Amino acid sequence: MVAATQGVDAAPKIALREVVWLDKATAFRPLTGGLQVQVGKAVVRISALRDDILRVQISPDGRFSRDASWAVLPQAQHHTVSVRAFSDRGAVGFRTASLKVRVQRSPFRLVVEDLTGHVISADAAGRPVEFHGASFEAHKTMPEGTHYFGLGDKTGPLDRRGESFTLWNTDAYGFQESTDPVYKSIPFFIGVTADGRSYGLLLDNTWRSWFDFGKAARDSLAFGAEGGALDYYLMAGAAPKDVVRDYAYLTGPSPLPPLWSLGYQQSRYSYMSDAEVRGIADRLRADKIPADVIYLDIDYQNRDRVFTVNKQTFPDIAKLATDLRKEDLRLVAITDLHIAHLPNQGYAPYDSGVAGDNFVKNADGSTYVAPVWPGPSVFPDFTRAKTRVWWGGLYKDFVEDGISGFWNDMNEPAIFETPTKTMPLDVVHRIDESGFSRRNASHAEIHNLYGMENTRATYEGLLQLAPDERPFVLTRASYAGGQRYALTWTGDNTASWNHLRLSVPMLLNLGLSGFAYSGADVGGFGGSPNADLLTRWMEVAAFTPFYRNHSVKGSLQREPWVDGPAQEAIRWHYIEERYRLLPYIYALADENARTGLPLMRPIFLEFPDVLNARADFGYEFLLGDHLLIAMPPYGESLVPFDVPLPKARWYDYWTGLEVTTAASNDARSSGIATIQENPALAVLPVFVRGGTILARQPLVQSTAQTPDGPLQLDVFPGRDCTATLYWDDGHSLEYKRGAFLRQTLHCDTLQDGLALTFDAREGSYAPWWKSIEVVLHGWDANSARAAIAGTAMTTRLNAKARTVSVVVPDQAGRAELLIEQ
Ligand code: MIG
Repeated sequence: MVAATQGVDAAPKIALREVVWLDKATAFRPLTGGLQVQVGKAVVRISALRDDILRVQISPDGRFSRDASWAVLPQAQHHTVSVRAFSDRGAVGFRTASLKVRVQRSPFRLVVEDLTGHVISADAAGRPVEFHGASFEAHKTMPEGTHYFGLGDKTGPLDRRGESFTLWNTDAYGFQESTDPVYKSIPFFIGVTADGRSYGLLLDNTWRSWFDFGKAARDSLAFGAEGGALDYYLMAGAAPKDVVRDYAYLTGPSPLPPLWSLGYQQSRYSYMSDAEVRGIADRLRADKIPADVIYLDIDYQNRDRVFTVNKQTFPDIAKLATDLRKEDLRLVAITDLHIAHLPNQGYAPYDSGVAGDNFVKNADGSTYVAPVWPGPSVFPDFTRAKTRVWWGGLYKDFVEDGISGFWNDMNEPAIFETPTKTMPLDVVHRIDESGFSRRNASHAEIHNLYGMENTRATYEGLLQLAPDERPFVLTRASYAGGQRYALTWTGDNTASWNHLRLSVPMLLNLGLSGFAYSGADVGGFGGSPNADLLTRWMEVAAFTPFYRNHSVKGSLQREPWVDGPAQEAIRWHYIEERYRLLPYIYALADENARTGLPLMRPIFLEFPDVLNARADFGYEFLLGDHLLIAMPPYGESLVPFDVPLPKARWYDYWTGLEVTTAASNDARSSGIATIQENPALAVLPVFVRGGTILARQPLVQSTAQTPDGPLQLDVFPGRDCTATLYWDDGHSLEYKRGAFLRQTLHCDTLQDGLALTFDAREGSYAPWWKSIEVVLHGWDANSARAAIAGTAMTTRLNAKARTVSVVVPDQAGRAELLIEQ
């Protein structure tokens, strides 16, 4: 037994309620890759991890924690670049190859500029940092016209300006548009200035924290936390995309997920029996609805005891998994972290947990016991490396049974029968972790981290149990960096048009905050959607990263067929489109794994100019950089609506025809044009940017099936016409050893035709396609010839669709396809 289980070690660094503010810099000292500044009692350390990434640590008494970070990768945190120091009358500082860091002496103030002197981020003038006892707050300027994004799953509009937020992981059942806090705490935001400069700020602090974007005081940006270190990272990027990449550099991108996790997923709280699950599977297949996954929510368990199965209702879960696999479907099972408190009853997760001293404790050293689904429960201390290993091992039987993935819910953690909905703040976690001093930490420190460490334990455990399979973990709560271990969903939303709309900014901000694989429960968890709402939601979500239909107990069933054949036919069409798009989506997943760029993107990420335009991009979003989805803003309305389109050529996704837009004469609209749409339930407006080579595949019923036929490449001529193909076996880690296919393609418009270039392929993976069907859009001529490497190819014209198509053999090496009149 560890002796130090009485209370927590973290004594307040300064006397309670003592106020320390940073006023006047008194001494300076160079650091490797940075600078240390004495400001009265306080000490400020600024270091350049890279030319465009700074770390700022401020201590009220000159003492700094030597702990590693839960969020920031060690290799990023310990990297530094060389800097050139300078000092003048008013300031000292240093330059990197892209930034100038200036510390004004009196009053103390940190200003970060680019090398041309444009301010990227600056402390507010006068007392920008204050410590009040253990808490702190920092103030920065908030220039007019700067927009703010990020902070994970926070509700409200895409732009955070004018809002304030608390970060405290919360089981927010029935959350609405202004509910705060919600499930996740991602203390990272991106600022984009009116002149297009952008930066990111990650406050690496797990305590209850807050961000205020000009709500408490106009044009003043502030953030703070109730405890822990004032330790933040500033990322300066030329464009918002660079900041997203920098954030992924610091916290790590998501690993490439299994391909099946990008397919359609059917869930329900709960499918109650083996027979019911088989019924859902059979109906999906009978109706030819492509699908990959069926979920088992808590009722498959014996009396809500995690890692058990109710043998009455699910007599043989391994056989169920095997039989579903024959239908190309997989099972994902929920495994909550609370473990039934059942001493001496032979319940293995409890007994082995106690044997390894794995549960969190009360301040007096006794085990913390509190009610959740199974009744009185105990809670793994995921901040101990040993506890995570033990937890990961609990998945052994389910993995052997053939369950493909796991769902970690309730990990805020949610506790019943208490007004705070979570653990008392003095519950003790025992940090035992490489890079950290071994110490006791209060729940106040660990709370926001708990869900992430839960998923880390699950993820790492699954990798141990099946070392060559990509783990699938779905989580509700998390912290910065949690994208390394799990996909996420937005929790218990509601079956309303408002929530369908709300899901778009939530998923976009999650994507900007590292969580590229996010989804909202399709149809809305609570309540029952009417038929049109469910249909529209099925349409929109087909273009979001994680596509799962899920519903609360007691609501009406919500599978695609429930509202009769006419509605089902529409839903079916969109699910099919999702499967056709998988080559495009999977290439985005590969890009995300390498760069951190999200799959689902706000318009400004690709077209930063739109932030200064007068047009309202409302609930539009991009899937990758080529598809723009513009759902009707008011689903229940039949009134025509305007879709502003950023400056580019656009084609209608469904017809393939170029759209004619009404150009705006407003000088501030930066080339934005508008198209008017009439809402029609069966049609979700989707546009393809000119300059796209869109990869699609023949229809399959599941990602387990091999598409039969050519890879389809639709070419939509326009500027910057390039695309990357990516493929691999979809489930193993062989891609890390070279068994993947990556290939860049370009298209160039010629005098009377087009050249499509295939670069040489990277990787050794042999794809399923043997031939490629190229469909060139916007073809008006009444003749066409095509040749690849001098060999003529047969072309097919379609005057109505204005296309010419040609089927060519697969091209592994560099090749050029010419299509000419
Ligand atoms: O207290 O497992 O957000 O998706 O269906 C509710 C039952 C617990 C909350 C999750 C929801 C899930 C439900 N869970």
